[in-house]
Amino acid sequence: MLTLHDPADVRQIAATYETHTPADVTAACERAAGGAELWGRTPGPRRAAVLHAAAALLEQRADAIAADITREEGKLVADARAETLRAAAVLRFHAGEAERTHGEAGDAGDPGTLAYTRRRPLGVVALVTPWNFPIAIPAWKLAPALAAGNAVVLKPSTRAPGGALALVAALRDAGLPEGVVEVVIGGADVGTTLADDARVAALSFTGSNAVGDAVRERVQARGARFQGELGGNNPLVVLADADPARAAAIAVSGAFGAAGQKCTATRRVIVEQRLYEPLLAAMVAEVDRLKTGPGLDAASHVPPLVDKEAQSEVLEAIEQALGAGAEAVAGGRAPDGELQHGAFVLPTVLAQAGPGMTVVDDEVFGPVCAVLPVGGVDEAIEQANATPYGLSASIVTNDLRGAFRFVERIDAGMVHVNRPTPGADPHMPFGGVKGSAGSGYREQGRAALEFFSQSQTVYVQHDLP
Ligand code: UN1
Repeated sequence: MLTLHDPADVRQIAATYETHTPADVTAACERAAGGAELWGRTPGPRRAAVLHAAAALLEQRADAIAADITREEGKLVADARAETLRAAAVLRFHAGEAERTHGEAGDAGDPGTLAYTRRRPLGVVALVTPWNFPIAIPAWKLAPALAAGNAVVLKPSTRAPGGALALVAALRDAGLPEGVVEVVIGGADVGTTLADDARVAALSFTGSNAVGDAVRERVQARGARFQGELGGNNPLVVLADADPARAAAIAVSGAFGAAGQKCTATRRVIVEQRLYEPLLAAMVAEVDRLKTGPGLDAASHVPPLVDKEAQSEVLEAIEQALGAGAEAVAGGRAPDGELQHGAFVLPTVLAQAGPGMTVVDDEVFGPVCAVLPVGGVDEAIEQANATPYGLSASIVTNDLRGAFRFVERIDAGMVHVNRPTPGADPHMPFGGVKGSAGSGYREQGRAALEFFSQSQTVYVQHDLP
């Protein structure tokens, strides 16, 4: 039995769940193998109808699902609602893809012969999803997996499985046949049993580099496909021509939205020296307006972290930076008073930050933003690229030459100009480079189908020469 506490007040129990054993995982894979036979033969347009119907159910149920997500994971209820609608939009996009099962067709080299391509499902695929987007990330893996005709065994994070269960309930209520989606809840033994099951042809993972690397090794060792969306340490570069107030608003929303618990959150602000002081002042003014509080309180801007363990890790990283010479110009600690019972950390801006600090070199998953001065655009790009990661990156400037120099040279799978580092449209590809990429496969957009299907080329001799 899994018992989850409300991150806004850990004295309260938010939810309890039955957990699964390795034997349950094996049984789930067995049922999914049966589901894959049936769903793989179901025509794309019929698969699409189920995805559309599930999207409509999520839209109807958005308020209730959002409240449950907030109680369990902590995020602002408005964000939880937007995330639920985003999951619906993702289902609709991939429903469209299932309606367009187009390939290529043309003359083969031999006379009287037609050649065409089609995409075939892989069979059973496994999805391992994190807690920070508890419904959107399961949706953006499930939707293309199902659109392509696979059966799925989904393992949501034990820190917040509720969103994934709500998504699967909507799919089942929309008419998804038995065995096409199985959910398993559990820890490492459940994960390794799933990764090792010979029926699992592919595994898509979003989460930390440490776990992702271990899962990739197991899955690839037996020749199955692996897709990974791993960590990030996303830079926002601010050039000297930028308006400090506008740049600060972009930085603060990117760094502290969802309390910084997005793999795409802004972790480092790299600013041209001339704008360093004005930008810091503008960021502090912007942070002053943010209210830290429970996600269910409509007045809150910065919700708690997912649990007390996450809070301790983030506070430890802040202490390490302060010990190494950083200065907290905003936040730097947990709040006092009633909020002490929750997993809160005040939005923290660290000046005088530099290499050797965990917040600069690695991924610290919380509301902490390091600000680093640089001499110019080339030094900014060098600093921005100086981590093992390469997920998202952004630049704030109206200088076209500087902006394009950045786009050309930044090691990032997603680049924003005059926008915060987070955010991803369902119809565009999502993924990183370097240590952020678990594989070359992209998620979202049309690209998502490549991971979940394989191309078959068919030659038909229909006439004798
Ligand atoms: C976003 O930027 O809105 O785990 C999505 C994560 C990412 C999703 C970010 N895979 O935070």
